[in-house]
Amino acid sequence: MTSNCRTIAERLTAPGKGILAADESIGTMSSRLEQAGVEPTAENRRVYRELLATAPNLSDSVSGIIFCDETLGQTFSDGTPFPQAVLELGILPGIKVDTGAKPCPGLPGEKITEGLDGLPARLAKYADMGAAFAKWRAVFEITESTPTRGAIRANANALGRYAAACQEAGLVPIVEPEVLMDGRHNRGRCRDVTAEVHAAVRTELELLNVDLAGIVLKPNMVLEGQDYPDRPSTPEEIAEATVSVLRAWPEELAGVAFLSGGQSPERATANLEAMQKHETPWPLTFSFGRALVSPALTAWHGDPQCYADGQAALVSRVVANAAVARLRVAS
Ligand code: 5MM
Repeated sequence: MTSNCRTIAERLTAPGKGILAADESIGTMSSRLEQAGVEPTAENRRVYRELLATAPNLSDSVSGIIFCDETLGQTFSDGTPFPQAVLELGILPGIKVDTGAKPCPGLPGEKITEGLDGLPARLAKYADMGAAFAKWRAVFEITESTPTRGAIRANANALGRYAAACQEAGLVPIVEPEVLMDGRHNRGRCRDVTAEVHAAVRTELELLNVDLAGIVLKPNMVLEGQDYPDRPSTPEEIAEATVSVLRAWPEELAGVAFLSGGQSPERATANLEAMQKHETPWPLTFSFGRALVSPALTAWHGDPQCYADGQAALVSRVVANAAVARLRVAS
């Protein structure tokens, strides 16, 4: 199982390729469709995901697509189930297996990501359906008093248990500890919190015997909060701060694929480009959601006549990010 995970993790972070996060839960996807003027039906969610997956030459820049449970069980318009259809396009299908970040008992205002109950059985089912990898996201909000040690430890433990279960099922776990951009904090505070969260996650992965060569880390970039009142960080400052935090990860880690976290598509790409100037033992690439799909959703907005425009908007973002991911300097 573990050697299979290593091979898949290497494919996911292959030079010049990244991951498309199209795993919005039904609620999130529905509200994004509504904002774009599209009726939030299961069929429209399916059409939109098929539009993304069949964008021309997507597999040149995208190694894997993360779906949610609903999409994994749907079919392309020709009747082929999503996992098989995507595999035939040369892209690995992945599945979001957490069931969301919920209020954490004992820690008012903080969240714990749920989904561990029954997870091995669900992973076996997803593997049977054709999924090659999985994703679990923990969220941490920076305020004057959060994240607390309790929330960090609880979420890190859940990420470790999820990752161990994935590897036992032969699925590569994408491990996503996200320090949110919400707030007025500066870059230094984001760096300190991100470093503390990563340290806790590393501890749990180690205690649960997770093979780091068979996981992909999906972290936030280290930058100021979106309501920070001063000058925004430059790409070089963000890259320096982010890579300095990542250096605590061992060389055997298969790769790092960043989330975009609400940054504009252009800013996320510029920051990823600046990262590549740093020598690292692991590839640095993208696993963006909004920074890839927002322009596509806007361009399509449910109009069948704009289907190709939506695909072109996605391709433009994935090509730009794949081009910068290819600039990597390996150490
Ligand atoms: C695509 O959105 C993912 C699922 O979100 P919900 O479960 O809240 O609907 C999300 O986990 C996403 O994969 C990551 O946040 C990365 O996306 P961004 O937009 O931050 O790159």
